[in-house]
Amino acid sequence: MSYPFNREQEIEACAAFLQSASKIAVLSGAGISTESGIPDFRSSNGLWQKEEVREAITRSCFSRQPERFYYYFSQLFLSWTDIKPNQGHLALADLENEQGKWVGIATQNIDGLHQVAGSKQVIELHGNLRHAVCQKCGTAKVMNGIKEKLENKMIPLCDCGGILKPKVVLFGDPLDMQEFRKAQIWMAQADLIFCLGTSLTVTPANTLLQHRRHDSKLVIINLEATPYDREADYVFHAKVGEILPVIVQKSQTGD
Ligand code: CNA
Repeated sequence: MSYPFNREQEIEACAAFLQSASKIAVLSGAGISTESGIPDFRSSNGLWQKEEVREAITRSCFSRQPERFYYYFSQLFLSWTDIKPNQGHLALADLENEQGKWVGIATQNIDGLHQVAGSKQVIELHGNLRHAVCQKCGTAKVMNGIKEKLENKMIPLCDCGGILKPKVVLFGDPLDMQEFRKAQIWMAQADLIFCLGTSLTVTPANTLLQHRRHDSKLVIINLEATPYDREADYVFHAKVGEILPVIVQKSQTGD
């Protein structure tokens, strides 16, 4: 096997992987959505840089001090209401819908942008911002329906009086194990895996890579180095939106 050295050759090699792949699994993270204007955990201007925010958006804070939780959570939620998918999300949706590829996306994101772009097989490992669930009676409500309460700095309540909790996996919450197992199976079945815009430092999401087949191909696109770079066939320390659409397009046209 020969190893190309320049980026164009690497992109062509990934396009060839893509062309011959029958099952493609994707693990995406906050970095795929920064080009839609949502800061990741590591951005210097991100809300997460503030320690009080990291402490407040947790299960224990929600349980003990819901007003403090919602003070910070509302800032996050209300700043994400007019976001749109970018070229990275759209390239994945094209693979599935235009090229007819089997694509399974396990995302750590809670922004729902893969589905807005048109991807159909999406596992939201950390939940989503579309719904909130009553902690007393279990009724699910659409988050947009409680937007006004959040704008008015009120704690959203269910009709039964219970507090509504956004359907996101907070620090201290367990993952949906059924969904997680499904993501493990996708990783084990895939012959090509893309890790897109994730630092691959958050467990257990990053352990999904341990389930991949030894003969599968691994391509990482992330601005900074990840602990899995050495295991990858190709690594691009670049923006997802700059690299992925080119790989997808080349895999289709061959030029
Ligand atoms: P992370 O740990 O913040 O890592 C993101 C990675 O993306 C970093 O290594 C960046 O260098 C990289 N990056 C940033 N922009 C780009 C880009 N345009 N192209 C390529 N790489 C880029 O985020 P992870 O997803 O790895 O960690 C998981 C956390 C982050 C999950 O719990 C998420 O719920 C949480 N999160 C999600 C969102 C969202 O839903 N959009 C936003 C912020 C945080």
